[in-house]
Amino acid sequence: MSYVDDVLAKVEQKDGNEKEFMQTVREVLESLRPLIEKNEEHYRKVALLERLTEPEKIATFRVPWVDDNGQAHVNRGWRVQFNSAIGPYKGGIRFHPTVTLSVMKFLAFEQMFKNCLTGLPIGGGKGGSDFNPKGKSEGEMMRFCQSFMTELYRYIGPDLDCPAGDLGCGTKEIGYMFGQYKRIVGEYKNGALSGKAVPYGGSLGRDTATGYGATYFVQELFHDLGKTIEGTTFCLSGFGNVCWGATKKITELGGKVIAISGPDGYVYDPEGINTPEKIDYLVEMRMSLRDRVQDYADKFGVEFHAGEKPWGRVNADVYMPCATQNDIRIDDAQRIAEEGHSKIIIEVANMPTTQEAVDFFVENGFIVAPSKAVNAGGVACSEFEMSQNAMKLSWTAEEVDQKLHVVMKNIYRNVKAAAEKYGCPGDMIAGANLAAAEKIIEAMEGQGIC
Ligand code: NDP
Ligand code: 2IT
Repeated sequence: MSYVDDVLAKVEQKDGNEKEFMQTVREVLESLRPLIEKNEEHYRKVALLERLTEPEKIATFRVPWVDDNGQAHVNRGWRVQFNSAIGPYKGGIRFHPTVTLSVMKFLAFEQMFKNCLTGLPIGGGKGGSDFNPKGKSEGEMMRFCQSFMTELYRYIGPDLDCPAGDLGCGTKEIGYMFGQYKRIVGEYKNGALSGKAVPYGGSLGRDTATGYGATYFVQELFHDLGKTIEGTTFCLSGFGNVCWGATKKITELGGKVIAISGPDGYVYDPEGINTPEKIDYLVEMRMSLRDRVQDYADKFGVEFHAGEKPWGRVNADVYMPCATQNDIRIDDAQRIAEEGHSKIIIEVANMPTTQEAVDFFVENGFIVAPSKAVNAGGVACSEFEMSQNAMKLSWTAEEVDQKLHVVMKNIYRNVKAAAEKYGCPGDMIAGANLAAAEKIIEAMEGQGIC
């Protein structure tokens, strides 16, 4: 049996019940075959892939908190520290009822490759809780975040592990966690968390970095395809932070976002979500915690399609899922192909496409840009924040944007070059995995068996 198959079987045996994690491990190891085959015997001897697929540390902890009526609750918290070969662990914190160990592990595993692609010295981690922020009061949110940090503080630090936000965990929650961290450790170590508000060490431009970065990636890809963002129509999903940033930058570059979605359905605005009033309304909807995209349709008098996803139903040049995992499933992919609207899928959310749907797209000649490359601008900007905190200075928004632009251009180039080097030109999924793995493996090899 080949070494890759051997390790896939071992991981399946150990972690086969962790669906999301297994999907990511399978996708990544399949693409690494040409790299591993070059030196298979050696890698087997040093158990390279076994080490690559086993987190360095997983902390699981109880998060007790008291609601406004005096009732106590208990949630489960995690921090998965996957790999620190190229730098301290780095990755977001997700507060969402769908959070499980499998979700944490898949996100941390992906983060290791994504962070490496940025070219910055950060390893991979992820954390979170199955806590549902929906409908919670300010006091409840604060007490929950403080309780979460009361355990998390043991595992983090500017040179150890720097968490940031993710679904359900924004600037406000990071602020509550930073306040508690500061009280516990008794020092102003603001490099231990990123995504902070600007007055206590947050970086300008972090809020838009993921969406802007994704758009810069599209710009590079379009350059190769002989296209421009100007005059192109985009169908997005979600209406959160990432969707908002992407909509802003696409509009600024002359493109038109004509659809967004929420858990309740999708909105079709053929004129485009292209005025400051419309774009800012996305933030308002997100902040309201109502989780209804229908509010947009009601306010601006456009079509709302209850309970449906926009995939294959909206005629746009580019599809960009920006909400959550498993958003595009096989039936959505088939509908997209049947309708023949778009052949470009830009993944922005983490794992927004099921493996079956990705395989279908690839078999049918679609261009698929993988999320670990496309959404890396967010974590890159988080690393800029860590650097500014370490140097005790602040960069201007223009400086940050310029650096972000360079990072995204390099990611696109490196992904493309790796795909060509390993004989799969144009395959950005394999290219992203191979480009990152080359560097992580080199770092792991240099540090011996550890
Ligand atoms: P937000 O919480 O701000 O927004 C996500 C929004 O999408 C929520 O309103 C959510 O509603 C909604 N949503 C959830 N499921 C669906 C669905 N099936 N269809 C349509 N809408 C849905 O998160 P972000 O914008 O920050 O993150 C979006 C994605 O991007 C995530 O996958 C995240 O991991 C990824 N990402 C984020 C980065 C960042 O910097 N923020 C960086 C890199 C990646 P509900 O609460 O009801 O689920
Ligand atoms: O998925 C991600 O890359 C994030 N949620 C951002 C992580 C970070 O450390 O900024």
